[in-house]
Amino acid sequence: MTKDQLIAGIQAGDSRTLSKAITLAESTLADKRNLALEVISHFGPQDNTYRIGITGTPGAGKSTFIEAIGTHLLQDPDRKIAVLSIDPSSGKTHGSILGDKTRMNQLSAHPRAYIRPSSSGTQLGGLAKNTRLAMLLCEAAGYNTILIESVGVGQGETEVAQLTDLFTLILNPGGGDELQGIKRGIMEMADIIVVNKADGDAERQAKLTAKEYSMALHLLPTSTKPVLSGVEVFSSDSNSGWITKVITASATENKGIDVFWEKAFDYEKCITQNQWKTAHRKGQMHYWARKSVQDLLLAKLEHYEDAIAQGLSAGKLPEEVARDVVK
Ligand SMILES: Nc1nc2c(ncn2[C@@H]2O[C@H](COP(=O)(O)OP(=O)(O)O)[C@@H](O)[C@H]2O)c(=O)[nH]1
Ligand SMILES: [Mg+2]
Repeated sequence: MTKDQLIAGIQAGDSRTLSKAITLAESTLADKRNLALEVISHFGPQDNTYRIGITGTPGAGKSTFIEAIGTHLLQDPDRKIAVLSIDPSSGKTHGSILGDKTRMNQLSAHPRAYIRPSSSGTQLGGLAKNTRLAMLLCEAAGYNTILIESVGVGQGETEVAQLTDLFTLILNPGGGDELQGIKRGIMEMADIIVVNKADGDAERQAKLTAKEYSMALHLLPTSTKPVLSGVEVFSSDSNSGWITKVITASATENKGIDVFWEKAFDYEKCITQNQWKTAHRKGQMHYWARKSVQDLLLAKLEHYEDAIAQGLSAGKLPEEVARDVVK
């Protein structure tokens, strides 16, 4: 497809063209990737979209929750939802992708929803970077609500905060264990914490867990902000003017879904009015620009190999080699 065809297809909201453009963006071939970048640039920034991250350990119920909140929101005819996932395990086990699709039955069949699992075989950092481009393409195609599912283990979970406006953490009933399973930093980053699976016998426990998390959150020092590669991660601290909310929900029984959206829209109103949303997105652009520069510089390192070897065999100190090689 040519650039013009891609642009026309995305402009028309054609999901097949959108998928093709995302595949180009994920490509490791510079030409293909550049074509995708040109298409994204053509559309420019989309400020009136809502980017929501859904993070939690495997099995917490992220996909089921997305199905529930997604179908609920699509009752509004003005909403178009794109679901993207950052799941490092989905590349290895096809079961994960299939599992997600079956858990998002209604969403995947909906004409105003688009679902795209992360591409397999790429590295975690690369995944989040690709997801960002996929998100921008979805927004260009008219999807005004982006839901990003990411697994809350490893380093990738903090990167989702660099992609989204709202950071949602999904937990399960049973406080103590979960408090240990989830890294402290992630909890600090959450704008809304959802204790999912609040149904049946677990409902009471879920309420208790929610209370425990509320209390635990108030104990967290507000001055410590998670730091990622030297770039400050914007979190639900005084900058955004928002106080983290803890709610209970049941994705399978559709409970608490309306409360989730109520909080999510309160949050959006809050960060739009105080202009933190704009500042936050600017900060994120800076983060990704830095990261891209870093990646390019690292890729260049191999070109210095010969010069390094020559310098050393000429009897120079490593520090001298570096000084003479990088001018
Ligand atoms: N009882 C109960 N089970 C749930 C709920 N949400 C998800 N599950 C179940 O938890 C399992 C994992 O769900 P899934 O959405 O795939 O979790 P993910 O790995 O976080 O995406 C599945 O068997 C779901 O049916 C819920 O609200 N209540
Ligand atoms: Mg899932």
